[in-house]
Amino acid sequence: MKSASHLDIQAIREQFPILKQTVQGKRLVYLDNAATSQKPISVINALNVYYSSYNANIHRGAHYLAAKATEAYEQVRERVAKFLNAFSSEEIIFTRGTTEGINLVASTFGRKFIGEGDEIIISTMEHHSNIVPWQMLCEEKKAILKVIPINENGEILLDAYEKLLSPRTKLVSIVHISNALGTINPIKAMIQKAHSVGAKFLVDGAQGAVHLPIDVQDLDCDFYAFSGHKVYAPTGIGALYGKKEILEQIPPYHGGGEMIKEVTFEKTTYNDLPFKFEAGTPNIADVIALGKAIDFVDQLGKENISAYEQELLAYATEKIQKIEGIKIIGTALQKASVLSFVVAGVHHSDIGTILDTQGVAVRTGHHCTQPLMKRLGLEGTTRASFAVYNTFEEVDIFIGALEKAIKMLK
Ligand code: C6P
Repeated sequence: MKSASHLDIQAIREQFPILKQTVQGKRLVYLDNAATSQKPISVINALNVYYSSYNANIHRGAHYLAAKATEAYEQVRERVAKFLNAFSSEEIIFTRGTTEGINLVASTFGRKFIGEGDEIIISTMEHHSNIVPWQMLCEEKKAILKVIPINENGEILLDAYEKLLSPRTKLVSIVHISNALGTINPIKAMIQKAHSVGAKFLVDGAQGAVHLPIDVQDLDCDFYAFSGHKVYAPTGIGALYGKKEILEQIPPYHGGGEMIKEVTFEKTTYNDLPFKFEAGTPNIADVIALGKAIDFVDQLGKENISAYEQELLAYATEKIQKIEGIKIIGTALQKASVLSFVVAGVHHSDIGTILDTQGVAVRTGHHCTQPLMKRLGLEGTTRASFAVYNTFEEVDIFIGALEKAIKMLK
């Protein structure tokens, strides 16, 4: 089947050395991209080049290598600001990933602005990393966590959301794209509603940043957190966008080197943005590699990537629906390339194990969304998630392997 997008998928695949291998004697079909994406050679090489030619600590060295590393690191901050269309690179804080970004906001914004009886709103489909930090904060501050219900298709109930909003709402924190269902949430409209009661809005962009063009100024979100490793960059690096006027008002996250202006035993003054939030030696190499991953995405164009992934999703959905006993979990009207499903009478982990013997990598289980699974009356699902290097032929292999697995297990 031919793609209507302008992308040369074979040429893209050539850039991913890992995809060329066989596993269990079978050609690797990697469909676990929502967990982590594979890395193009430009990203892998960037790590090698950094460590073999200009490894140095940044912002403090008086020498050539330190200046070169600092420049490369700060250039990526500019790249990330552009990637999210932030107003300024001062609004970009490097983190270990989405989880750390959300925890940073809970610890800093939460510490300063959330008190007893205040309310935080999340939704039923949140990942644990957008639930637990708020529970911890609410426990500490005697604040209240409220949860927006969803319908059977896996869509947020917007009427219920509006009813939950009140002058006591201090923060709304919602996933842009659900990792378990694929639902794309209408966050722009939700942000406007939150702002109308004076609440701030955090977007969990772990899946959003890879599948959708992001414009934080247009969205008008207050925070946007994402992980590099889902956007073709290494693990251990991510970024948090925060509006400058909010970042200026909130306390630092960690204390240590780099985040200070002056330290005496009596008093410490903090550094300017964004350094106030980056204590200690950062993950320099992976920041530089993140820059290469963003270049990779930008060269292809987010719109093209998205359009192609939608074609893969539509093709896979049509094929999987023909298999008897399959139920797709997550049938929202607006959906990204995540295909979660259950098979009547068959355990999801058994499907995953048999698919693996066929070379097909998927994820099974609760996908770190246990409350969502409970709401849907499920223990878990099997999840295939597609990236730009996947092909229609791989979807065929996956469907064939799935049919075989079901036959074996029934
Ligand atoms: N989801 C998945 O297989 P970290 O681990 O910090 O990079 O991202 C956490 C996270 C937060 N929100 C959403 C919506 C996510 O999908 C994830 C990571 C992976 O679905 C690993 S659990």
